[in-house]
Amino acid sequence: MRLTTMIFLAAAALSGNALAADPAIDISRAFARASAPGQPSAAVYLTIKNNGAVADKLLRISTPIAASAELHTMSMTDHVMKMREVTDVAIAANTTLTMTPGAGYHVMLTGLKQALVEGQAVPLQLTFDRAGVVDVQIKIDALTTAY
Ligand SMILES: [Cu+2]
Repeated sequence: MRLTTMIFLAAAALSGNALAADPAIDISRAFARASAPGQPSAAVYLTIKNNGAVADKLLRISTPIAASAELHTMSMTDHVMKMREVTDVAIAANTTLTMTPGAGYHVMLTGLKQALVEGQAVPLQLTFDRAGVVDVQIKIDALTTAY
């Protein structure tokens, strides 16, 4: 293989990585309440903005501090608040998905491996269909915080 060909291939690989790190997705806010002693799971709330010209999809969520992280939605069924997992949530071009406590979407961490301590930051990794992997830090607020 000639050197010029190799340089071209290296450049192509680099531009591929640049696409994977598409900055179109912006997580402007990530927060959770501190956990109570022995609490096995916790809800995390994110604000996900898609600045891009095309829709994107949230495919996976993970964190080293919990056994699993899932996107949940809450809804009232027969006067009972129920949560269920949602996969492949789409975020349309130029829209923002804002998660807030009490309704709609949240990220559910189950099997917490450590307590969520007020003032700390906890890593969360999101994988999008187009934007690829996006790492954020979850800000831990006081247990009693009212949002
Ligand atoms: Cu949940």
